[in-house]
Amino acid sequence: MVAADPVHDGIPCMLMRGGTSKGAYFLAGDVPVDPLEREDLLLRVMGSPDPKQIDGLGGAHPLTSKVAIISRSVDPDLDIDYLFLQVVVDQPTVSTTQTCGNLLAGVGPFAVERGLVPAGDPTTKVRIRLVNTGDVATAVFATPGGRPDYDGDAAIDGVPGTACPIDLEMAAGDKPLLPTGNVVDEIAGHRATLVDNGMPVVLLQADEFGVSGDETPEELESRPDLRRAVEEIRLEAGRLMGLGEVARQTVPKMFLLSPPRHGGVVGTRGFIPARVHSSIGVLMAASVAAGVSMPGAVGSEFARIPEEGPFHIEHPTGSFPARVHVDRGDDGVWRGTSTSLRTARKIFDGRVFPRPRL
Ligand code: NQM
Repeated sequence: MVAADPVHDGIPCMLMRGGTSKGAYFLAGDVPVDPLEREDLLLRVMGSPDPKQIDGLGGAHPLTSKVAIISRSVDPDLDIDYLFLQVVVDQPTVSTTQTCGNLLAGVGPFAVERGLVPAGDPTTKVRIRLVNTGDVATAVFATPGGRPDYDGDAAIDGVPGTACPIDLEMAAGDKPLLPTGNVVDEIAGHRATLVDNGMPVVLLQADEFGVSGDETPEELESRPDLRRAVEEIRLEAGRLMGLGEVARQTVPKMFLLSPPRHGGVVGTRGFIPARVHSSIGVLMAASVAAGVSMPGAVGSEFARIPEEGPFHIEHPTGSFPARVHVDRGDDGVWRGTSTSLRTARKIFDGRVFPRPRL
Protein backbone atom coordinates (compact mmCIF):
# COMPACT_ATOMS: atom_id res chain seq x y z
CA MET A 1 0.00 0.00 0.00
CA VAL A 2 1.28 3.49 -0.81
CA ALA A 3 2.24 5.20 2.47
CA ALA A 4 -0.06 8.13 3.32
CA ASP A 5 2.90 10.07 4.71
CA PRO A 6 6.09 8.73 3.06
CA VAL A 7 8.23 11.61 4.37
CA HIS A 8 7.63 10.47 7.97
CA ASP A 9 6.81 6.77 7.54
CA GLY A 10 9.22 5.91 4.69
CA ILE A 11 8.63 3.46 1.83
CA PRO A 12 9.81 -0.18 1.69
CA CYS A 13 12.83 -0.28 -0.62
CA MET A 14 15.69 -2.64 -1.42
CA LEU A 15 18.97 -1.28 -2.76
CA MET A 16 20.61 -3.79 -5.10
CA ARG A 17 23.55 -3.97 -7.42
CA GLY A 18 22.34 -5.41 -10.70
CA GLY A 19 25.30 -6.26 -12.96
CA THR A 20 27.40 -3.10 -13.31
CA SER A 21 24.56 -0.80 -12.19
CA LYS A 22 22.90 -0.06 -8.86
CA GLY A 23 19.32 0.86 -8.14
CA ALA A 24 16.37 1.09 -5.77
CA TYR A 25 13.85 -1.74 -6.12
CA PHE A 26 10.22 -1.23 -5.07
CA LEU A 27 7.06 -3.28 -5.10
CA ALA A 28 4.55 -1.60 -7.42
CA GLY A 29 2.03 -1.38 -4.56
CA ASP A 30 4.43 0.77 -2.52
CA VAL A 31 4.73 3.63 -5.05
CA PRO A 32 2.05 5.82 -6.67
CA VAL A 33 0.46 4.57 -9.90
CA ASP A 34 0.03 8.08 -11.28
CA PRO A 35 3.17 8.77 -13.38
CA LEU A 36 3.53 12.40 -12.25
CA GLU A 37 3.16 11.57 -8.54
CA ARG A 38 5.57 8.64 -8.99
CA GLU A 39 8.10 10.86 -10.78
CA ASP A 40 7.94 13.48 -8.02
CA LEU A 41 8.45 10.82 -5.32
CA LEU A 42 11.37 9.11 -7.10
CA LEU A 43 13.19 12.41 -7.66
CA ARG A 44 12.92 13.08 -3.92
CA VAL A 45 14.05 9.54 -3.05
CA MET A 46 17.11 9.66 -5.33
CA GLY A 47 18.08 13.28 -4.59
CA SER A 48 17.61 14.65 -8.13
CA PRO A 49 18.06 17.16 -9.61
CA ASP A 50 21.54 17.66 -8.18
CA PRO A 51 24.88 16.67 -9.77
CA LYS A 52 25.91 15.13 -6.42
CA GLN A 53 22.47 13.69 -5.47
CA ILE A 54 23.67 14.50 -1.97
CA ASP A 55 20.19 14.43 -0.40
CA GLY A 56 19.08 11.04 -1.74
CA LEU A 57 19.97 7.46 -2.64
CA GLY A 58 21.37 8.24 -6.11
CA GLY A 59 25.09 7.80 -6.71
CA ALA A 60 25.64 10.91 -8.92
CA HIS A 61 26.00 8.89 -12.15
CA PRO A 62 23.33 7.50 -14.53
CA LEU A 63 24.51 3.95 -13.71
CA THR A 64 23.70 4.45 -10.02
CA SER A 65 20.51 6.51 -10.43
CA LYS A 66 18.10 3.77 -11.42
CA VAL A 67 14.81 2.37 -10.16
CA ALA A 68 13.00 -0.95 -10.71
CA ILE A 69 9.28 -1.32 -9.95
CA ILE A 70 8.18 -4.92 -9.62
CA SER A 71 4.80 -6.67 -9.51
CA ARG A 72 3.20 -10.01 -10.33
CA SER A 73 2.76 -10.13 -14.10
CA VAL A 74 -0.54 -9.21 -15.71
CA ASP A 75 0.35 -11.84 -18.33
CA PRO A 76 -0.75 -15.29 -17.08
CA ASP A 77 2.15 -16.94 -18.97
CA LEU A 78 4.75 -14.86 -17.10
CA ASP A 79 5.71 -14.39 -13.45
CA ILE A 80 6.84 -10.80 -13.00
CA ASP A 81 6.41 -7.35 -14.56
CA TYR A 82 9.53 -5.16 -14.36
CA LEU A 83 9.25 -1.44 -15.04
CA PHE A 84 12.57 0.40 -15.27
CA LEU A 85 12.94 4.12 -14.53
CA GLN A 86 16.04 6.18 -15.20
CA VAL A 87 16.18 9.06 -12.72
CA VAL A 88 18.20 11.79 -14.40
CA VAL A 89 20.93 13.00 -12.05
CA ASP A 90 20.93 16.74 -12.71
CA GLN A 91 17.48 17.35 -14.20
CA PRO A 92 14.00 16.88 -12.72
CA THR A 93 13.33 14.05 -15.17
CA VAL A 94 12.39 10.39 -14.75
CA SER A 95 12.38 8.44 -18.00
CA THR A 96 10.61 5.18 -18.86
CA THR A 97 11.69 5.17 -22.50
CA GLN A 98 14.32 2.47 -22.05
CA THR A 99 14.84 -0.70 -20.07
CA CYS A 100 18.00 -1.81 -18.24
CA GLY A 101 19.48 -5.27 -18.65
CA ASN A 102 21.74 -4.77 -15.63
CA LEU A 103 18.98 -4.04 -13.11
CA LEU A 104 17.14 -6.95 -14.78
CA ALA A 105 19.68 -9.22 -13.04
CA GLY A 106 18.30 -8.22 -9.62
CA VAL A 107 14.62 -8.63 -10.55
CA GLY A 108 14.41 -12.41 -10.00
CA PRO A 109 16.16 -12.41 -6.59
CA PHE A 110 14.06 -9.39 -5.49
CA ALA A 111 10.84 -11.17 -6.54
CA VAL A 112 11.86 -14.19 -4.43
CA GLU A 113 12.89 -11.99 -1.48
CA ARG A 114 9.46 -10.33 -1.53
CA GLY A 115 7.56 -13.62 -1.92
CA LEU A 116 6.17 -12.82 -5.39
CA VAL A 117 7.49 -16.10 -6.82
CA PRO A 118 8.18 -19.33 -4.94
CA ALA A 119 11.84 -20.27 -4.70
CA GLY A 120 12.96 -23.56 -6.20
CA ASP A 121 15.77 -25.60 -4.69
CA PRO A 122 18.55 -25.44 -5.84
CA THR A 123 17.60 -22.96 -8.61
CA THR A 124 14.66 -20.69 -9.47
CA LYS A 125 13.49 -19.67 -12.93
CA VAL A 126 11.56 -16.41 -13.26
CA ARG A 127 9.86 -15.26 -16.47
CA ILE A 128 9.91 -11.49 -16.63
CA ARG A 129 8.00 -9.01 -18.79
CA LEU A 130 10.10 -5.92 -19.50
CA VAL A 131 7.26 -3.40 -19.32
CA ASN A 132 9.25 -0.60 -21.03
CA THR A 133 9.90 -2.54 -24.25
CA GLY A 134 7.41 -5.42 -24.22
CA ASP A 135 10.31 -7.92 -24.39
CA VAL A 136 10.36 -11.09 -22.29
CA ALA A 137 13.35 -12.43 -20.36
CA THR A 138 13.97 -15.55 -18.32
CA ALA A 139 16.28 -15.38 -15.30
CA VAL A 140 17.77 -18.49 -13.67
CA PHE A 141 19.67 -18.20 -10.37
CA ALA A 142 20.61 -20.23 -7.32
CA THR A 143 18.19 -20.38 -4.37
CA PRO A 144 19.60 -23.11 -2.11
CA GLY A 145 17.27 -23.73 0.81
CA GLY A 146 14.71 -21.40 -0.80
CA ARG A 147 16.71 -18.15 -0.51
CA PRO A 148 18.62 -16.26 -3.23
CA ASP A 149 22.33 -16.92 -2.96
CA TYR A 150 24.44 -13.84 -3.64
CA ASP A 151 27.81 -15.50 -3.09
CA GLY A 152 29.57 -17.40 -5.85
CA ASP A 153 32.41 -17.68 -8.34
CA ALA A 154 31.15 -15.59 -11.27
CA ALA A 155 33.23 -12.52 -12.13
CA ILE A 156 31.99 -9.73 -14.38
CA ASP A 157 34.21 -6.89 -15.58
CA GLY A 158 33.36 -3.63 -13.84
CA VAL A 159 32.49 -5.28 -10.47
CA PRO A 160 35.19 -6.23 -7.94
CA GLY A 161 35.32 -9.83 -6.73
CA THR A 162 32.93 -12.61 -7.59
CA ALA A 163 29.28 -13.40 -6.91
CA CYS A 164 26.55 -15.90 -7.72
CA PRO A 165 25.82 -16.18 -11.48
CA ILE A 166 22.45 -15.15 -12.91
CA ASP A 167 21.60 -16.36 -16.41
CA LEU A 168 19.44 -14.01 -18.44
CA GLU A 169 17.84 -15.08 -21.67
CA MET A 170 15.88 -12.73 -23.91
CA ALA A 171 13.03 -14.50 -25.70
CA ALA A 172 12.97 -14.38 -29.47
CA GLY A 173 10.47 -11.74 -30.48
CA ASP A 174 9.27 -10.61 -33.86
CA LYS A 175 10.95 -7.20 -33.73
CA PRO A 176 13.34 -6.46 -36.59
CA LEU A 177 16.95 -5.76 -35.61
CA LEU A 178 17.08 -2.85 -38.05
CA PRO A 179 14.29 -0.35 -37.30
CA THR A 180 14.96 1.56 -40.56
CA GLY A 181 15.27 -1.63 -42.62
CA ASN A 182 18.76 -0.50 -43.70
CA VAL A 183 22.08 -2.03 -42.66
CA VAL A 184 23.61 1.43 -43.00
CA ASP A 185 22.06 4.90 -42.95
CA GLU A 186 23.89 8.14 -43.62
CA ILE A 187 23.55 10.83 -40.95
CA ALA A 188 25.44 14.15 -40.92
CA GLY A 189 27.98 12.74 -43.37
CA HIS A 190 28.68 9.60 -41.28
CA ARG A 191 27.80 5.95 -41.89
CA ALA A 192 25.60 4.76 -39.05
CA THR A 193 24.05 1.37 -38.28
CA LEU A 194 20.83 1.73 -36.29
CA VAL A 195 20.14 -1.53 -34.46
CA ASP A 196 17.93 -2.76 -31.63
CA ASN A 197 18.53 -6.20 -30.08
CA GLY A 198 16.90 -5.22 -26.77
CA MET A 199 18.35 -1.67 -26.61
CA PRO A 200 18.27 0.88 -29.44
CA VAL A 201 21.88 1.74 -30.32
CA VAL A 202 23.68 3.61 -33.10
CA LEU A 203 27.00 2.22 -34.34
CA LEU A 204 29.57 4.71 -35.64
CA GLN A 205 33.18 4.27 -36.68
CA ALA A 206 35.41 5.80 -33.97
CA ASP A 207 38.19 7.01 -36.29
CA GLU A 208 35.72 9.22 -38.21
CA PHE A 209 35.47 11.21 -34.95
CA GLY A 210 39.18 11.38 -34.15
CA VAL A 211 38.79 8.64 -31.54
CA SER A 212 41.23 5.72 -31.50
CA GLY A 213 39.22 3.54 -29.13
CA ASP A 214 41.50 3.37 -26.11
CA GLU A 215 40.42 6.70 -24.55
CA THR A 216 38.99 6.71 -21.04
CA PRO A 217 35.35 7.80 -20.56
CA GLU A 218 36.64 11.01 -18.89
CA GLU A 219 38.81 11.87 -21.93
CA LEU A 220 35.84 11.51 -24.26
CA GLU A 221 33.51 13.42 -21.93
CA SER A 222 35.98 16.32 -21.91
CA ARG A 223 35.64 16.88 -25.67
CA PRO A 224 32.64 19.19 -26.28
CA ASP A 225 33.13 19.01 -30.08
CA LEU A 226 32.80 15.24 -29.98
CA ARG A 227 29.78 15.32 -27.66
CA ARG A 228 28.03 17.81 -29.95
CA ALA A 229 28.74 15.74 -33.08
CA VAL A 230 27.49 12.54 -31.44
CA GLU A 231 24.38 14.25 -30.07
CA GLU A 232 23.50 15.75 -33.48
CA ILE A 233 23.58 12.25 -34.99
CA ARG A 234 21.59 10.84 -32.05
CA LEU A 235 18.71 13.28 -32.53
CA GLU A 236 18.36 12.33 -36.19
CA ALA A 237 18.87 8.59 -35.50
CA GLY A 238 16.12 8.71 -32.86
CA ARG A 239 13.66 10.04 -35.43
CA LEU A 240 14.75 7.45 -38.02
CA MET A 241 14.36 4.64 -35.45
CA GLY A 242 10.79 5.69 -34.72
CA LEU A 243 11.63 6.94 -31.21
CA GLY A 244 10.40 10.46 -31.96
CA GLU A 245 12.03 13.52 -30.42
CA VAL A 246 14.81 12.08 -28.23
CA ALA A 247 16.44 15.29 -26.90
CA ARG A 248 15.14 14.48 -23.39
CA GLN A 249 15.28 10.69 -23.77
CA THR A 250 18.13 8.37 -22.80
CA VAL A 251 17.91 6.34 -26.03
CA PRO A 252 19.30 5.63 -28.54
CA LYS A 253 22.73 4.93 -27.03
CA MET A 254 25.68 5.96 -29.21
CA PHE A 255 28.64 3.64 -29.85
CA LEU A 256 32.03 4.51 -31.30
CA LEU A 257 33.50 1.25 -32.63
CA SER A 258 37.15 0.44 -33.22
CA PRO A 259 39.10 -2.72 -34.11
CA PRO A 260 39.47 -5.06 -31.10
CA ARG A 261 42.71 -4.71 -29.11
CA HIS A 262 42.38 -7.43 -26.48
CA GLY A 263 41.30 -10.53 -28.40
CA GLY A 264 37.59 -9.60 -28.39
CA VAL A 265 35.13 -8.91 -31.20
CA VAL A 266 35.16 -5.12 -31.34
CA GLY A 267 36.23 -2.14 -29.23
CA THR A 268 33.48 0.13 -27.90
CA ARG A 269 32.97 3.46 -26.20
CA GLY A 270 29.29 4.06 -25.42
CA PHE A 271 27.58 7.44 -24.88
CA ILE A 272 24.50 6.73 -22.68
CA PRO A 273 23.96 9.44 -23.99
CA ALA A 274 25.40 12.39 -21.98
CA ARG A 275 27.98 10.39 -20.03
CA VAL A 276 30.33 7.75 -21.42
CA HIS A 277 29.69 4.26 -20.00
CA SER A 278 32.46 2.89 -17.76
CA SER A 279 31.77 -0.55 -19.27
CA ILE A 280 28.74 -1.48 -21.41
CA GLY A 281 25.09 -2.34 -20.68
CA VAL A 282 23.82 -5.90 -21.08
CA LEU A 283 21.36 -5.15 -23.85
CA MET A 284 23.72 -2.61 -25.38
CA ALA A 285 26.32 -5.39 -25.74
CA ALA A 286 23.66 -7.66 -27.27
CA SER A 287 22.74 -4.92 -29.75
CA VAL A 288 26.36 -4.11 -30.66
CA ALA A 289 27.15 -7.81 -31.13
CA ALA A 290 24.08 -8.30 -33.33
CA GLY A 291 24.90 -5.15 -35.30
CA VAL A 292 28.47 -6.04 -36.25
CA SER A 293 27.35 -9.57 -37.20
CA MET A 294 25.37 -8.24 -40.16
CA PRO A 295 27.46 -7.99 -43.31
CA GLY A 296 27.92 -4.39 -44.42
CA ALA A 297 27.09 -2.89 -41.00
CA VAL A 298 29.37 -0.30 -39.42
CA GLY A 299 32.12 -2.22 -37.63
CA SER A 300 31.50 -5.47 -39.52
CA GLU A 301 34.67 -4.91 -41.60
CA PHE A 302 36.98 -5.02 -38.57
CA ALA A 303 34.93 -7.05 -36.05
CA ARG A 304 36.29 -10.52 -35.31
CA ILE A 305 33.15 -12.65 -35.20
CA PRO A 306 33.68 -15.88 -33.20
CA GLU A 307 32.74 -19.15 -34.89
CA GLU A 308 31.18 -20.24 -31.63
CA GLY A 309 30.89 -19.09 -28.04
CA PRO A 310 30.35 -15.63 -26.62
CA PHE A 311 31.00 -12.35 -28.40
CA HIS A 312 33.51 -10.59 -26.15
CA ILE A 313 32.59 -6.92 -26.58
CA GLU A 314 35.52 -4.81 -25.40
CA HIS A 315 34.77 -1.74 -23.26
CA PRO A 316 36.73 0.72 -21.06
CA THR A 317 37.11 -1.67 -18.09
CA GLY A 318 37.34 -5.09 -19.77
CA SER A 319 34.99 -7.04 -21.97
CA PHE A 320 31.39 -8.25 -21.89
CA PRO A 321 30.60 -11.82 -23.01
CA ALA A 322 27.35 -11.48 -24.99
CA ARG A 323 25.82 -14.58 -26.52
CA VAL A 324 23.76 -13.55 -29.50
CA HIS A 325 22.08 -15.28 -32.35
CA VAL A 326 21.13 -13.31 -35.47
CA ASP A 327 19.23 -14.65 -38.38
CA ARG A 328 17.87 -13.31 -41.64
CA GLY A 329 14.37 -14.72 -42.18
CA ASP A 330 12.76 -15.74 -45.49
CA ASP A 331 11.13 -12.29 -45.45
CA GLY A 332 14.64 -10.75 -45.63
CA VAL A 333 14.29 -9.26 -42.11
CA TRP A 334 17.13 -9.63 -39.57
CA ARG A 335 16.07 -10.72 -36.06
CA GLY A 336 18.11 -11.52 -32.96
CA THR A 337 18.15 -13.02 -29.47
CA SER A 338 20.68 -12.92 -26.65
CA THR A 339 21.72 -14.58 -23.41
CA SER A 340 24.01 -13.05 -20.80
CA LEU A 341 25.67 -13.89 -17.55
CA ARG A 342 25.33 -11.31 -14.77
CA THR A 343 25.52 -11.17 -11.00
CA ALA A 344 23.51 -9.12 -8.49
CA ARG A 345 23.57 -8.44 -4.78
CA LYS A 346 21.20 -7.24 -2.09
CA ILE A 347 22.87 -4.24 -0.42
CA PHE A 348 20.21 -3.06 2.00
CA ASP A 349 16.57 -3.68 2.69
CA GLY A 350 14.53 -1.22 4.68
CA ARG A 351 12.56 1.98 4.32
CA VAL A 352 13.67 5.00 2.34
CA PHE A 353 12.61 8.49 3.40
CA PRO A 354 12.07 10.92 0.49
CA ARG A 355 12.98 14.52 1.11
CA PRO A 356 9.89 16.62 1.83
CA ARG A 357 9.88 18.53 -1.44
CA LEU A 358 11.85 18.95 -4.68
O1 NQM B 1 22.00 -1.92 -21.89
C1 NQM B 1 22.91 1.81 -18.83
C2 NQM B 1 23.52 -0.25 -17.79
C3 NQM B 1 22.67 0.49 -18.75
C4 NQM B 1 21.64 -0.17 -19.51
C5 NQM B 1 22.09 2.85 -19.41
C6 NQM B 1 21.71 -1.64 -19.57
C7 NQM B 1 21.59 -2.38 -20.83
O2 NQM B 1 24.68 -0.45 -18.05
O3 NQM B 1 21.10 -3.50 -20.75
O4 NQM B 1 21.83 -2.30 -18.59
O5 NQM B 1 21.07 2.57 -20.00
O6 NQM B 1 22.45 4.01 -19.32
O7 NQM B 1 23.03 -0.63 -16.71
